Amino acid sequence: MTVTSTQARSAETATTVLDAVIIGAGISGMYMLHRLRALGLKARVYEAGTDVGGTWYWNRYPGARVDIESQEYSYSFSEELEREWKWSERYAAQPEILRYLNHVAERFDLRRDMVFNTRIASAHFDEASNTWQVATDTGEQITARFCIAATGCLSVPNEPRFEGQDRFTGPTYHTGRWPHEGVDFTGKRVAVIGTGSSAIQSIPQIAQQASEVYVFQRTPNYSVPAHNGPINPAVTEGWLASREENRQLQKVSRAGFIFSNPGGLLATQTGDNERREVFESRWAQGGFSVQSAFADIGVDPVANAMAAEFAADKIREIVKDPETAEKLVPKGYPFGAKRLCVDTGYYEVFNQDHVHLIDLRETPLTTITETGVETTEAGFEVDAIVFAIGFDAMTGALSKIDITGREGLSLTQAWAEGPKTYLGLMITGFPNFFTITGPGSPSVLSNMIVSIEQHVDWLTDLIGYMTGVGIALIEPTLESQNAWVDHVNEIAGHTLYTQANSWYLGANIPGKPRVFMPYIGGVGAYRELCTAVAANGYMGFKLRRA
Ligand code: N01
Repeated sequence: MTVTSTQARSAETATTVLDAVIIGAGISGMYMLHRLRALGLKARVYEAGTDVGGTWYWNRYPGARVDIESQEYSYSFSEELEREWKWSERYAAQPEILRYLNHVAERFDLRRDMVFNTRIASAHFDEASNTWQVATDTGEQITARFCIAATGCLSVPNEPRFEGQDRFTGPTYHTGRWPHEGVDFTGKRVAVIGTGSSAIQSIPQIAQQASEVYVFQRTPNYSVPAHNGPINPAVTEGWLASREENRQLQKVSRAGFIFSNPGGLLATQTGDNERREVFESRWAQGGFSVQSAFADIGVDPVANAMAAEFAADKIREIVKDPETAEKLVPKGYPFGAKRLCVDTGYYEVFNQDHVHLIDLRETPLTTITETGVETTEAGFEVDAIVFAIGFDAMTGALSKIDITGREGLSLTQAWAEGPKTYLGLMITGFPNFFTITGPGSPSVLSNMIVSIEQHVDWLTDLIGYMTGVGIALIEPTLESQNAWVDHVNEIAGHTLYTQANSWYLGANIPGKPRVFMPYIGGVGAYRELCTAVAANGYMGFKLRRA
């Protein structure tokens, strides 16, 4: 079947015919649509939510905000867009980011090719027609030459699996699926289960309203202060004045934002006083800059222990009650090996009398009852429970769709031992199926928006090339995929990241294979690799003419 660039919806089959189906209307789906339209392709986005925004649509919990500075966490593809949008805070909060994404959707008239309230249920590659046969949960059938998963890395909430949870008679919330109308906790007793980024951002906000807050912590996380505040207009002007240069710096940087490049110093070769000064100045600067204070923090256990000790001292300094402080100090895994959190008043909140920390390592959670949460030691009566227990990261969204490639190979089978991709972009056996910021790419170890733009631009070039020279199909060879998977694992193995039970490794989901999913080689190096692959005739891929 030849797919034309004009939309045809055949009355006989009621099949929607597209060039490309894009799954998800988050930051990646929005930009992908924009680029494919410019190529003259008929593309359409399908989205389960009622509107655009992806992660910023779903994660509306109190305190949700980006932890990369706002200007850096914005699209770069349109200079006009960048100049006309003014961020109000150093780290924008969720409502402002969602307003921005709505603005982008309107400005580029994206919604006219978006279908909301609709999930993609299945996507099967049809070898006879070289097309993807896609079905929605509303019964729509779509045939498309390209299928693009813009499904996000942290979009499927980790399901609560607590004994007795259904008995609880009060309301429960998951930070990743927060009610749109908000929640008023005024005067309520609230349990928060989990102490990852979502909890660390929301607990100080919840504590402003609640009468009692019980924080159930299984593993303490390292958190650094955001030092958030209104953006100084001079900072915005400075950013815009050097816009080209700044955007270029992001592209070649380690993690897609300017401060992510480690300084030249090694912690282990720096004197005690100077090392302390460097850490202090990074702490004062705020955000992720602490993690990149020294080049050896992520790879050398001795250097890492120095960063860990500095962070622990800070916790002991901030939290007045020594026992609580000690419980909050992470132990047993390297600094930064679980994703570093960036907070506003997290440790300070434990100095308030109505905020209580329950250490589940000492007293495990046994059950949820009609009226609260019980541990091996005590019962806590609460009016509401907040599950801040994270996501089925990186593979969760794809595993929820029935995807089959050539010869009926299902993605579940192909990824039974963990995700395998070439460059995080494609999977052997799944021609013309693309994963934006998929496993095996820098994705969650980077400023997502920079990595998204890089993938979308690369894919747009590829699709433009295929269309231009009459290539029907592309997929990676098994050898190139295997080599990439080995490379991803090998360099992760040189770091301390694999030494923590993190969601990077799938450790938070029972039964998930333990594989380090993102590519840790750095945004700049990865971009160079992808560019070289394209420049060398899409090296490592098989391309087939129609
Ligand atoms: O989820 P998490 P998150 N019993 O997986 C605990 C991004 N993000 O939503 O560590 C008790 O980090 C679990 O404990 P443990 C960011 O990339 C960004 O907070 O498994 N506890 C952990 O404490 C982030 O990393 C921002 O022992 C249980 C917590 O729940 C990612 O999203 C803001 C449990 C889950 O922490 C995920 O963050 C928010 C159980 N059965 C999120 N199961 C920004 O700032 C789980 N836990 C941009």
